[in-house]
Amino acid sequence: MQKIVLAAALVCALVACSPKSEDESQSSPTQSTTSSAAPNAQEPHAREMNPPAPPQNELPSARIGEAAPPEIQVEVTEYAIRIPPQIPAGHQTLTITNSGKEKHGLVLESDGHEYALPEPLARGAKGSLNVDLKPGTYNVYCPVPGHKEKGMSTTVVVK
Ligand SMILES: [Cu+2]
Repeated sequence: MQKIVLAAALVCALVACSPKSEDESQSSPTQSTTSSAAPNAQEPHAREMNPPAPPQNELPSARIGEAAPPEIQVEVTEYAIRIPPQIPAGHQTLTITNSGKEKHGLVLESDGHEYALPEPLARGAKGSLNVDLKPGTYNVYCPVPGHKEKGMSTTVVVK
């Protein structure tokens, strides 16, 4: 029993001690969209990137401002999209939470570049979207029919 614990701690030390930022900068292989459906499909060493309970929930959203957060929180509900008005250019991970009752999706579109959740999120569900944003203005909307017209449409400035 103790040996197992020891071994686990050792593995942990070996795997987790490398600076995480380094790791993340080189491990964003997806060009377009991913969903939470297959988190470890492309990443043999993804275990440290997939903690069972992400601690981000407690981050005050006030921190999402001019700094470059590793994750950008987006909330979709009836009928609004809450997303920071400005997002740094480059590779970003959007974490989208459906806090409404209906299904909602998310699309970011600019100049023919489009990123979209592969399918709408059910009530209470979360999804993530890896994007590589170019400087400019992106239209952000919910693709569920009728929702855009009801207010699920906004713009985000990428700098
Ligand atoms: Cu919607």
